[in-house]
Amino acid sequence: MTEWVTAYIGLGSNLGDRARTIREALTRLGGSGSIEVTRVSDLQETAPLTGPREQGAGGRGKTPAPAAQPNYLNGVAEIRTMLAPQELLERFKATEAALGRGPHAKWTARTIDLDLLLYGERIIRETGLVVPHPDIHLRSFVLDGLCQLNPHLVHPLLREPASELQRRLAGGSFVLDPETPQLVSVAGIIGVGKTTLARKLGEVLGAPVLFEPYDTNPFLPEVYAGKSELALDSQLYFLVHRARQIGWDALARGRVAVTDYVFDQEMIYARRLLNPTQLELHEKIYQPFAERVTTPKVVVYLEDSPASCLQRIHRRSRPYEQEIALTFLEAMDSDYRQMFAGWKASPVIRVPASRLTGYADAVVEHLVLQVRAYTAVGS
Ligand code: PH2
Ligand code: MG
Ligand code: MG
Repeated sequence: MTEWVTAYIGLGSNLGDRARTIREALTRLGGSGSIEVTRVSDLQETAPLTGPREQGAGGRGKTPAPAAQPNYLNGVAEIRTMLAPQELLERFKATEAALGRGPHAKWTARTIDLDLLLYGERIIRETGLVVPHPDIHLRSFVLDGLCQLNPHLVHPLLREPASELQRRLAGGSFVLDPETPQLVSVAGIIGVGKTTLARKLGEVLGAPVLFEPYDTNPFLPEVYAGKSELALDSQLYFLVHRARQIGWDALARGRVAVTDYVFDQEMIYARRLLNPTQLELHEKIYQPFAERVTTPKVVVYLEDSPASCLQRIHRRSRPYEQEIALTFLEAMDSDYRQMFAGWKASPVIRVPASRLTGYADAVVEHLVLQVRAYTAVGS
């Protein structure tokens, strides 16, 4: 006797009467006796996500180029089925064909697309059938639907609830592109432990780690010691150094590299450290540098209370950091929160620093599993 299994289908259409075709597809699937459509999410209008090569070679890769395809209507359906995954897939293909979908090709417009997202907790990797669907965690238009139906649903490979995967994307959708550098960036305020985590990630991922040049910046000790007239020089040093480290032409395509900073944090430091005249100049200089640097494929945002970070700063005793005040860290913390609240350039994995205490193998392994999923080097 075959068991009834709960499965989830990704629904998409961008040709013809989209809503009608999606409804018709579900009616056909449900009319067969071996599939029961139990719930359907709202359908949302989404801009077509296009293949990596169509997104332009821009280093930041933030906004896909306008595509020559109409918008999609996307949603998710929950079903119960007696069919085996392969049989279910055949049923999807037959339904797609019956509803006028042309020959299968990735990234092309279609009257209907039925994707098997999840089949119970099964993990399947056969040619033509990969479950969980390999893009679930990269697409808000899939996660929104899943979360509406069941936010606690756990991704069987990533072992994270759909709600957490959804939060990481901030409404965006991403396409893995093996032809570009696979930059992984660790972010967070001073003293949170970025360098240690970056080193660990580099080690486990077998990737080079590009460290923040805090100890080679000749102006920084003086700035920390109160010489604010050197603050712009110090910022310039960081801009130049970083553009060299993660400039679009500096990183190997298709390879992972790890940084213990995000370029965009320079804006935060500039606002906190420069006087108005310096800041005005900095804002003009910043942009051309920002355009040259690589956008991370994923950010690991390490979070901890400013007080705990201050303790860490005192413990590790980098000499000129010792004068840093709690109020400064609190201001930084607020700036970082604000920056990541609206961060749409890449998925953001938030990690409480307390979780990394002692760097337990299982914790590191889980985090590396997450990080890998957002890079094109595979899991
Ligand atoms: N599906 C694709 C490619 N691009 N873009 C949106 N917005 N929605 C989709 O369902 C979609 C896409 C391949 O199946
Ligand atoms: Mg699809
Ligand atoms: Mg499909």
